[in-house]
Amino acid sequence: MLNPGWFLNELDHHRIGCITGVPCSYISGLYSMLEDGTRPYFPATSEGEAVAMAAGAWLAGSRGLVLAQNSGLGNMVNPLSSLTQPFEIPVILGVSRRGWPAGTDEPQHALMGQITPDLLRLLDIQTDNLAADPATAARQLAYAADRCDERLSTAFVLEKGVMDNAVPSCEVVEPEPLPRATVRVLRGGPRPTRAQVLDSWLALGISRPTVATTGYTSRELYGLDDRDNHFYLVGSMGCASALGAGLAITGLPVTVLDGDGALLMRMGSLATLARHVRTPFLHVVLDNGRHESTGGQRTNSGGVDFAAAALACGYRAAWRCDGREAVAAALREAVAYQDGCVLVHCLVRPGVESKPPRPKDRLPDLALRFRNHVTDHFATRLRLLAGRSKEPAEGGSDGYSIRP
Ligand SMILES: Cc1ncc(C[n+]2csc(CCOP(=O)(O)OP(=O)(O)O)c2C)c(N)n1
Repeated sequence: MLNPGWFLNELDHHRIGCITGVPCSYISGLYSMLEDGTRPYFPATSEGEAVAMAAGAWLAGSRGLVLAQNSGLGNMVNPLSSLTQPFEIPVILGVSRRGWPAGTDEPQHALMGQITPDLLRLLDIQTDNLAADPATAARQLAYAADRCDERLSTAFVLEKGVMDNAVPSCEVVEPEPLPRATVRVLRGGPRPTRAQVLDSWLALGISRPTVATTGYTSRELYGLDDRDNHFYLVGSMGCASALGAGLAITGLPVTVLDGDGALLMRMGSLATLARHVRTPFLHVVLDNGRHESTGGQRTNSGGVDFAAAALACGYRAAWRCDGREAVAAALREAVAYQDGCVLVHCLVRPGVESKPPRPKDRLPDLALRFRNHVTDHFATRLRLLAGRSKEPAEGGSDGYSIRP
């Protein structure tokens, strides 16, 4: 049986800069130790979101570990198949195996218990049981860490009893509630197209890491200006903000260009971001009320107040804008915030004049280009954070500061 404290020390040793996931009772002792706040542990709202966060951490030059129950494996299939695999972004997974051995657990775990290792292998992930003896487990973890350098993901199946759960639970310190801001409503000018909002963002000339959501937003941003600090999330709809969170918890300022359909798909990420992100994080929602990229079908966004939802989840500030000038003004105001998430909800005219281009480069090359850019350009900040205290350090080479 592995001691969770020993396990966490091994993770430190292998420079795991982002531990995330959703709990399972099979590893409750490990989760208890993580709650003490000394490790880079960032609880996720869903397992898929956790995969995207771990991917973001790798893109920022770190390594990410996702701990989850196998019930959550279905939730991870989308980012594992359309983000980490095609972009060759390595993640390490620790997936418990409820429902195994067959017939020993509750019925809702039976099927997933049976197929867990096969499902992981079908997803093209090398999979092994984590050994219960420390010497073998240490070798396995070292191997998984080395595989990250080769851009290969590794999964460990965590069977019942592999980890000691007899750990005293630590006191969970609830964060102080932040004062709630009110939504700033701005109007001015004709309702913009999505491309015009993207133009307004580019016109600010801020070269921070920028993640564009699935579909036409990525394609239009690419068509307008293809830059090293852009990450085009061509798959994994709904995961743009979680990927941005993975970058931000590693110390980077981030902008996420999201869609209304995409944000609705993983709306829980608003709470995750508000809880964990302390760097400047601008979340722009381009709300055309449509799934434009698949033919313009209506989304469920009519009447959804994304700005109020963001504030209710703990964002620092939020704007709702109708009109091109209004969007430009809100973006200017929003980038002045230095300490956490702000959201700009832009009402956007549906329709596209012509089909935007698709990124021409191979996806693994785009991921590496982005990673090289952020690790070079923000090296001071990332160095400050290496070795790891959970809170971002003050200062940086890139012209902004962060609250300690
Ligand atoms: C999980 C998942 N479901 C569905 C799709 C197909 N799909 C790709 S883009 C898109 C529409 C996205 O809508 P929205 O975020 O509102 O952006 P818009 O297309 O309007 O710019 C859909 C449904 C997908 N890629 N992934």
